[in-house]
Amino acid sequence: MMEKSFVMMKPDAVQRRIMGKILTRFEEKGLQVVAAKLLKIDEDLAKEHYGEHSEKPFFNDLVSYITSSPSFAMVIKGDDAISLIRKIVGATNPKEADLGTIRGDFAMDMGRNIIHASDSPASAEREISLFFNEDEICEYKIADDPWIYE
Ligand code: YYY
Ligand code: MG
Repeated sequence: MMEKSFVMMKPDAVQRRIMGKILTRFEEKGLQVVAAKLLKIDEDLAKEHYGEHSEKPFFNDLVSYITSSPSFAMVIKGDDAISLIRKIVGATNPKEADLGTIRGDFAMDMGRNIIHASDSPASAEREISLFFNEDEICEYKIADDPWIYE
């Protein structure tokens, strides 16, 4: 099923200048970027985005990390994109993430795991609308589609 996921390179990915490498992984797989922007997340947005973790011991550190410097937010579209992107991203703890995944290849610590991706259709919908207006999402036909999809 065609799905859209919310994917965000966190401040460490931007600061470490590996945005291009990360984006390439999604593009080379055959996924399509339909929205993107660099933004400095404020405290309110961070707390809303990570609301489900508000009672966790790592919550304050998570909020200060995510608000510390700009992030690169995207909407990425494709067949089964939500679970597929989670696989490409890898486990939450980069030390446990398989090599070949983004977190497995580029990160070391849970609190510096460089990328976020929606974990379900419900969170994708919630997170996309939290970060993007309807008119910021570009629906467009991509030329290589017949070479990616049968
Ligand atoms: O969806 P994902 O990012 O893989 O993990 P979540 O369980 O939703 O946690 C969100 C975020 O919180 C995670 O990317 C790192 C941070 N975190 C942490 O610092 N320490 C933990 N024990 C669990 C999560
Ligand atoms: Mg999560």
